[in-house]
Amino acid sequence: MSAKGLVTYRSANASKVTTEEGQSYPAILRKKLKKHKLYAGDRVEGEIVGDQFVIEKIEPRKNLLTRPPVANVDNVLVVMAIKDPDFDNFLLDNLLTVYEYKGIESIVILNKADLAKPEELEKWQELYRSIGYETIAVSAKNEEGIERIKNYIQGDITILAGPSGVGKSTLLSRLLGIPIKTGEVSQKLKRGRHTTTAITLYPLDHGSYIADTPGFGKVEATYFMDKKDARLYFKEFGKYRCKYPDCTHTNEPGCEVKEAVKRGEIACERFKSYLKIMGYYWDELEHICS
Ligand SMILES: Nc1nc2c(ncn2[C@@H]2O[C@H](COP(=O)(O)OP(=O)(O)OP(=O)(O)O)[C@@H](O)[C@H]2O)c(=O)[nH]1
Ligand SMILES: [Mg+2]
Ligand SMILES: [Zn+2]
Repeated sequence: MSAKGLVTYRSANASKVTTEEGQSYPAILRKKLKKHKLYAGDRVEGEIVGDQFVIEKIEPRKNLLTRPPVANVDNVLVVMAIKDPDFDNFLLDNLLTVYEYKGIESIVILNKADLAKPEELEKWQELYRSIGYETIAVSAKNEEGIERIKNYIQGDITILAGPSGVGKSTLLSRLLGIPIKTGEVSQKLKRGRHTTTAITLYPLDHGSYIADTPGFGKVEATYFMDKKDARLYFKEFGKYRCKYPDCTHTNEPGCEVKEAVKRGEIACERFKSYLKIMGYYWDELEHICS
């Protein structure tokens, strides 16, 4: 019987496909596809043979993330704790730049609201909202704000991303309404020198799926793109026209972005992150932030 499905589990040596009818099967690749790579999030066609899904075709991917390895991602919930670990806006700005570059919608989740001073939470929430990111303050621990997240998830595949310890797995279990032991979801399989991650897409509602991912120490936008292109992925810079179209917003005359920072239209914290990505010394431009 021929069928269509989605790869909802992928590890180094096993995978699972869930069909449009919601049935899950262990999956294998038809011999002719053996050289092809298969990712969680891949849409596939094949045959159900016995209790196995034999994949005969992998649909072209609209995008592919490498860390975590997931294809066809529609949204990323970029999770940051406001405290414990301390909020790190440079890391957040790097992540947002990378997803912007990949053309994937980011939703900023400020977790551990229960530990934060309300002023601090407000400040960051306002800042990222003003750029145009949906920004939601939640407490996974106290189950506050969780339902609101669901309203902003659009499309079929969402992933949770963010540094270690910010509460991604706790949040996932709240979103799914099932108890998942912390540390159990993002299971790492060590194979010699290589560390491979098993990815599971969990069904949310109405055919949408969400994946937890293990946290990381740091992510730098410059691993993914040329630093001279970073300016294209700071959304709020887009509406300013500098004297030079290729202005790097550092030492050029007639820079409208710097003027906007001076006027307080672009947040100093964001501009500082940008300069750091550019490898530019902040001290030289510090005076433009009051
Ligand atoms: N106070 C407080 N603690 C929380 C909240 N959410 C999660 N935690 C705690 O933070 C710790 C880390 O949570 P995890 O869900 O494991 O974090 P993670 O982002 O999945 O971490 P990695 O899997 O290492 O990337 C746990 O001890 C949680 O109980 C919250 O909203 N408030
Ligand atoms: Mg986790
Ligand atoms: Zn400029």
